[in-house]
Amino acid sequence: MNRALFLKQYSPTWLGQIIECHQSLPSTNNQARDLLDQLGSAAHGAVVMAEEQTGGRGRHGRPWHSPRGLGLALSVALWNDGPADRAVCLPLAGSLAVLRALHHSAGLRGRLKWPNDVLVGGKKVSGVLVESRVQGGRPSGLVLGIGVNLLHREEDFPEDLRSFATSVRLAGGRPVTEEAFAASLLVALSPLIEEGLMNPAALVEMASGTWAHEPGDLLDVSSGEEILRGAFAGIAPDGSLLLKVDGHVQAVHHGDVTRVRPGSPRAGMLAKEEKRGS
Ligand code: BT5
Repeated sequence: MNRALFLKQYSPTWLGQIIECHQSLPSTNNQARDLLDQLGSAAHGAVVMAEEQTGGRGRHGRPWHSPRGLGLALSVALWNDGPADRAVCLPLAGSLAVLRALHHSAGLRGRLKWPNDVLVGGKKVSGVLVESRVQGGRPSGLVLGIGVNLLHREEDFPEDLRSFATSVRLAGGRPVTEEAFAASLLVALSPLIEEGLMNPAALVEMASGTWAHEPGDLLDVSSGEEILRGAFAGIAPDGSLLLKVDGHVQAVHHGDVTRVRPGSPRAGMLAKEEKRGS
């Protein structure tokens, strides 16, 4: 990541008052959290990027694969001394910003997979991880981490990811540098965070029509040991997944969609539509 090149394409606002570009870090989320530890509220809007992460992680400690020079690993530090539930909008702000940046900088149309994945052609191109920082028992900061695969060829992914991971290059997007993608991402992210912190439901509204799931699709949602099966019935204003199980709609707040069976003929069309981009 060339800092000067990046700054030619991005004019910092509140987002990016501090910008750190590292060659290698264990995790950009750790570095953003350290900035909150050191600087407190002055770290609000700090952006940390790395060419490589040696211990990149997803939710529940799962690994995030970030080899050098192939993708974007970016974290934003946010000061938050308000209610902890302000964090609920952030994963969606992150994934919506990725959708916009994919479209703007690479000409790709992505879809959101609940809760926080971005898919292109039905495969995962990006993941979002939001972590809260708690000090003295009180929430005092949030870190929004975003990983995006840009230049990976199939052989660049570990074997176990190849069947469901993709990159901008593999999906046939316009070639895009890390710097250009990061700039496009931050331009999209800034208003989404501002809007989302005030009115999370507005982001859910903006995201409607971008979900990979169609009403009626049959989903398996795993949460710990439990698997819940039901038909996709939408996303609630608080961002939770609505699932129709035995005739009743339930809100699911945490979990992973592990299996999707199309409930409508249109669902089969989505993968083709995404691949074409727009
Ligand atoms: C995520 O978790 O998808 C969140 C990923 C967030 C990564 C960013 S990079 C910047 C910041 N710093 C960090 O340390 N993290 C954040 P989750 O939904 O739990 O998905 C994790 C799963 O995605 C793994 O178990 C793999 O199956 C898969 N995976 C790992 N690396 C991948 C990659 N590069 N592309 C696609 N899938 C991947």
